[in-house]
Amino acid sequence: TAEPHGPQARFNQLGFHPAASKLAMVEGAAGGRFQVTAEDSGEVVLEGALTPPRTWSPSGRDASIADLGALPAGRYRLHVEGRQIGDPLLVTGQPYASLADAALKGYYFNRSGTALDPAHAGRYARAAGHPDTRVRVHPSAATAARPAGTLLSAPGGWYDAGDYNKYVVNSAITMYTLLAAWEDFPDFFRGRELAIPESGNAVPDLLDEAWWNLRWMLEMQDPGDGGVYHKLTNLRFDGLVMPAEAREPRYVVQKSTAAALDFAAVMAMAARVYAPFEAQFPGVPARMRTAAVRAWDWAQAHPDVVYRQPEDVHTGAYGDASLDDEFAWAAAELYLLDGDEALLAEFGRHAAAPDVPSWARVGSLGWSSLARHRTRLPAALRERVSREVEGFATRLADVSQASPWRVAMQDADFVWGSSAQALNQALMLVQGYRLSQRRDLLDAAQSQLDYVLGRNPLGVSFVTGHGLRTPMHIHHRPSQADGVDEPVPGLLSGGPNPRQQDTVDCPVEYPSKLPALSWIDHDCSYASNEIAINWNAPLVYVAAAIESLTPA
Ligand code: 9MR
Repeated sequence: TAEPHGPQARFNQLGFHPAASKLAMVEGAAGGRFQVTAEDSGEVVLEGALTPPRTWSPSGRDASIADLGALPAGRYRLHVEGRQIGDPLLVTGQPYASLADAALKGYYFNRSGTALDPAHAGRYARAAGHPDTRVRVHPSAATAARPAGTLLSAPGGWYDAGDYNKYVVNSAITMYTLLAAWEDFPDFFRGRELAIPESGNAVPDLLDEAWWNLRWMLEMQDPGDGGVYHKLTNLRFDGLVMPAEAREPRYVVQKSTAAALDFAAVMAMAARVYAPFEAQFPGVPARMRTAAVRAWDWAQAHPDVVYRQPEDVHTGAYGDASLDDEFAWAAAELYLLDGDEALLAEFGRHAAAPDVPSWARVGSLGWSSLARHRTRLPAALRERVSREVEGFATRLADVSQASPWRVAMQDADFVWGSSAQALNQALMLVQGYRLSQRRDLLDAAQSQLDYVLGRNPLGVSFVTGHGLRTPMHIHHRPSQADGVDEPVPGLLSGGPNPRQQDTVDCPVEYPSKLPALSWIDHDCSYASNEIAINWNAPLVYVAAAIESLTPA
């Protein structure tokens, strides 16, 4: 297909470590050679051959690869067919450290039930909303001890996404990913200062921020029976207003097995992670441990309570009918808490092979926690966990290697939240790298991050405020209603999604139905341009991973 504007170059807009693998993609070139010049002197510093053009199915277009791996620190320009194309290219130390900070700070900006003050939020300061101290028990959640209409208090936590509701299932994978980032890269996070209210205390900012949501999650457990409410929500989504202007009644809705198991997994993991911080969080690890066990017990007694959206509730469902992966994840985390081998048998009974994690598919969270703590496993299982996790990472790397864009993303990966799909693939590649130290797995993870930060056919870095062309009109109520032109920074746009489930509400036409092109930078496009806590988490993880693991 003819390119109207001649060759285009796409690469990571935040740049590369000197020692990293560095790939640029060129669309619309007939192969041939490329040159790289130093930006200041204009001298050619690198020359090479473009790979022969090949069609990438998700974009339906041809692309060639320019391998820029040899470039040392500096600023460069790329030339193809005698013309300078694309943005300036940056090779520098720590290209993703401030990205990791901003992605984590994004959670502070989404805090529910608190004012954001100018000292920490700058021009995004706002008044408090959604106190959630008088939340009603919805009829779907009624028990004898807590009949419908009972008032309870479950303040704090993070807004899920562009909407103002709070969902246990989606919080769970988010907590896993952030706490895994801490467990895997403590040296990176120990030194980071995010300018959140807790900065400067004796706790790393990551764990302070995570506690904001964990504290809320603890209140989502019914103290009477140990069951966990699926969500805390309005009946309908709030209007496009700031939190303080949103005053619809709030409800806890139906207990579900998925919520109980996800909660059990998160609290077991958090009990482990916060144990060394007992002095700063007195009694908290023990409380988390008890909460985890009680939720697990509830799920044993109620193994198949699938969430069914009540007729009068119209907010996100996060409904999931297949629960083996939730059982497997919870069993893995509880084993790591207790060392009870019966839980390993439960893991074995429920676990399928690793796959790309998502809110509905959490089995790999169990696999990767076991891999991280494999010295605590019996030898045979230790060997199997390593083999499965490295094997899955290898399969992703093989797909990436065979892809014209050198990414593991294929047509079917362009789901609602495809940017996070790319990053969760990277997260699994990093798990494989941690087990094997195989450089090809780290390079493939880098390549996934490159995709999100601009090496994609849209030429967009999908993180607000981080890159040369970034989303300006995300579906995010505070960003839409605050009167500030720039959206809240550090938030990951969901990304291309060819199913376009928002066309009924969004009058703007998508430019294409092709998987990798089906994205609009418009605030009505919740199916392609919303943000969400579960999507930002692998951005935090992968940015920290590449910073930490790339050789100096
Ligand atoms: O991320 C969720 C996606 O996998 C689902 O297909 C979609 C429709 O159910 O919902 C997405 O999650 C949204 C949630 O339901 C409500 N808050 C915003 C979330 C991101 O769009």
